[in-house]
Amino acid sequence: MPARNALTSKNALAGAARIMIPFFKGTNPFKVNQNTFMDQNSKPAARHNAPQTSNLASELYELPPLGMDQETLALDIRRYFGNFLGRDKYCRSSRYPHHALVLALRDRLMERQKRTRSAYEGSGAKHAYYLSLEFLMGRTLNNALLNLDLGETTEALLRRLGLNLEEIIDSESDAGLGNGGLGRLAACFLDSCATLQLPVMGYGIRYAYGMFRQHMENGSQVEEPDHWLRDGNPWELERPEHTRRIKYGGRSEFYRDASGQQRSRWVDSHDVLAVPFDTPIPGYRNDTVNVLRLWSAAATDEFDLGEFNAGSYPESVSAKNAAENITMVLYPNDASENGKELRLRQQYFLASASLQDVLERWEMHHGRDFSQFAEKNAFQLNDTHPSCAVPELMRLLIDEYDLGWEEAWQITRHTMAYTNHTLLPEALEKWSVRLFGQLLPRLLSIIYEINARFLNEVSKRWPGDNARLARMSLIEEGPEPHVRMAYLAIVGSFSVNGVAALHSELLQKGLFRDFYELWPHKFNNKTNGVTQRRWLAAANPALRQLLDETIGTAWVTQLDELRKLTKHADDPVFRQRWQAVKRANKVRLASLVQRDCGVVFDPEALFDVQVKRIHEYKRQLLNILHVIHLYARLKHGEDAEWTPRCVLIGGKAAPGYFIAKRIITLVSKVAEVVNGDDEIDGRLKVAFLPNYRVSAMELIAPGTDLSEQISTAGKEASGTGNMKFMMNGAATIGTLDGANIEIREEVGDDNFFLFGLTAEEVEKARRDYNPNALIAADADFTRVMALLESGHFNRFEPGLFEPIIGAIRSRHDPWLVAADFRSFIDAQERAAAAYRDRERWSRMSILNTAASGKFSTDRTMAEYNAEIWRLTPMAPVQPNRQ
Ligand code: 26W
Repeated sequence: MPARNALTSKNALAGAARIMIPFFKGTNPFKVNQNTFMDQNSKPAARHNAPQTSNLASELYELPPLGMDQETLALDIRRYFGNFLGRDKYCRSSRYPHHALVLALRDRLMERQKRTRSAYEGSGAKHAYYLSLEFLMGRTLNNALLNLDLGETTEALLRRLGLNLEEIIDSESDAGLGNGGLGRLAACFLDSCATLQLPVMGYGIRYAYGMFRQHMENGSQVEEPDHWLRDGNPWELERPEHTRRIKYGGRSEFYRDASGQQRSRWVDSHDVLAVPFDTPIPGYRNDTVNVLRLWSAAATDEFDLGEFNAGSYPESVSAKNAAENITMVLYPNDASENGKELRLRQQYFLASASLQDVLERWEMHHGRDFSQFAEKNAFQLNDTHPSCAVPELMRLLIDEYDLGWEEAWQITRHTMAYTNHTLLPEALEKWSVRLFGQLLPRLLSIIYEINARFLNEVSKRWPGDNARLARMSLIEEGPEPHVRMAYLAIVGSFSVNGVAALHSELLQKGLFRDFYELWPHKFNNKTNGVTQRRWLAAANPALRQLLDETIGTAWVTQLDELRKLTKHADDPVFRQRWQAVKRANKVRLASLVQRDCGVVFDPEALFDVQVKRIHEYKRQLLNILHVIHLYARLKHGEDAEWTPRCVLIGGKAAPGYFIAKRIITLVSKVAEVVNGDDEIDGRLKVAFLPNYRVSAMELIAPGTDLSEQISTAGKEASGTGNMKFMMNGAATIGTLDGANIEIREEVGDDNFFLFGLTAEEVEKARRDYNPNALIAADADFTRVMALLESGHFNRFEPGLFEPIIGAIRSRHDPWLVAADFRSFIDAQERAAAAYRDRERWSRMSILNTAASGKFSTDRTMAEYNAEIWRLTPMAPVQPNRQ
């Protein structure tokens, strides 16, 4: 056989798996790290009879609590720095001081994590598991210090040790294991669950490379890999003893068991190991520490000795590589599914490893009695990405734990709950039946069985309605049949929720209408939130101080307390202080913009900001058209009553999303022209911020005056950036989309700049949409298009913006940019006028913060718990003080 390069071949993983087959057939005396694994056909029962009794003396692992005072903490940091890490005065890198501090904190988190687990286990508490392909955690240090109440102590002791806390915080790289809203929401949820003392564990993937880093070359996005683990990650703890084995490929086979029962099993599979890494998730000053468990792929052996002896050493090593590929990189698409095999491998990897983990823990405590399993466990599916969990739980219960179909199905559909995060049809996951069957043959046969039984139920309810059967089938028929993952998730779940009121309503009326008719009780809404610990207390220390002094500190865990600010909104002295805080935050933001964009922002100007993924439905294009309009006004001397304005736009485009990337280029080129024009004289500034990420938003939200939430109505499921801005005292200019509607409800129409068509009007407007007529009828719009079409922003690159011009002028533009132009410009003018009246603006800013209480994930999690999970909050056990 010719040598094949498993890394570059089209089907690298399948090829690699083939190489590994001979190895799995025999037993290999050189296997390493396999103490917990069964051989191919052994049953879990044979592995785990009773909980292992241990001979370890409790003295070994039960310790008196660590001190939280400056002295003790300093001593631990010194020991980690000097002894464990072996550094001294010659150390020139902030990495080691950072690691030493983190390790000292992790010790304190670990003891609390154990006490938390004892409480949960001791009471047999029900658990929820948040299954997500993305956890966009950002940095961890500042948040850990806040939640452990060690901020001031640490700052002081580091100063003593010749170190600067702020620099150390800044030296940490973002854990960017997510694309955007959905991933950051998962991270905020974990913070709130720990703060509410809910037994919730996160399960995800430990990608070696997270979201790509974006830099700009000649106004265009260039992606580079994000090797976030390069310097090591002292927060995580590897737990190889909980490694799981994941099957791929092979086939599903029937056989008769000892009692003559006909059964199925998955044979000739090519296996990969899932190794867990745990990150502690501290609650706010309550001693609770929950866990986020991320799985990393490893080959089943260091290398294949059989191949090595046969002289195929490189092949065996590339086989190992290919296995490890599974968790190598996060897919950077945030709204379109492209059906890549590796992505399906990742999804199954997460689902299978996590379910095996939970089932094994269950067996340790309850043996093979699953009668209480559904009462004690809930799995929340973060979009359809982990929805392989539905058939995988069926498979594990039936094939590995010997349950019958009915019992397994009752358990599955009483433990799974599904959250939808998008209305865009192109973002709904579908996997070709052919691919699914090759990669996960046993799962496909289970899906067929689920579908047969489900369609039988539908046909009883609507006899003879074949069109409905075809519409609702888990399999979309056609030349290339596909598995519809959203339908699989709905059928397998007891709860289906959207993430804002409008979104949940549109799901019921549109996308999932048939399912809503069948099971109305399954559907519910859970409006998103954000954690005020990270997004207000940690990100905006100046405002936190002012809030604490004015309304007390309860808002940190009860955000509704912010309503108490309302009565201070008309107090001139308070307004002064509020303005001073905002101004200081604008200075901070301006220095970020200066550093990363080379553009000078004047803190006196209106800071107008749109940061989020670049997508046509989010309409960054509309924003830049407004900028061009302002530029044209200045050039024509229409500058009476001018409001100086600094416009900041940031976000990443999916690497294959051509038009989104071109929109980034347009922003950059407009910025170049506007900022470089002497006649404009600083009255308008524009910047594109490269590499937008969680830690950038921590500086951006506090320094923003006006938050742009301008998606085409009916397209943005919720939005969460909108909430971070509001909390930090920005006013919103926005459409009636997603959670904007609820934001406006809370803050009142006077404090929100509304524009644009409603979701209903959007649907009607599409029918005879004529953008060219709209442009021609509006002098401002005509002038903007003329400038754009003249090549004024692309002097040396003719035609560069043709695709964008074409999209605006197309009768089929799905995002109706032209339809909302006029009303957007008018709303912007109202915002500019409001800003000119500084007293009025300050009042509006205060009222926005005051009204943001609803948008805490503490509220969101309380709702998930009351209506979906039904967990009992539980404090950790007391520390062992002997
Ligand atoms: C490639 C597959 C894929 C498809 C969709 C990956 C990611 C997605 C999601 C739609 C991405 C996402 O982040 N959705 C956002 O979720 C937020 C949290 O609920 C909402 O606030 C946003 O409106 C929604 O776009």
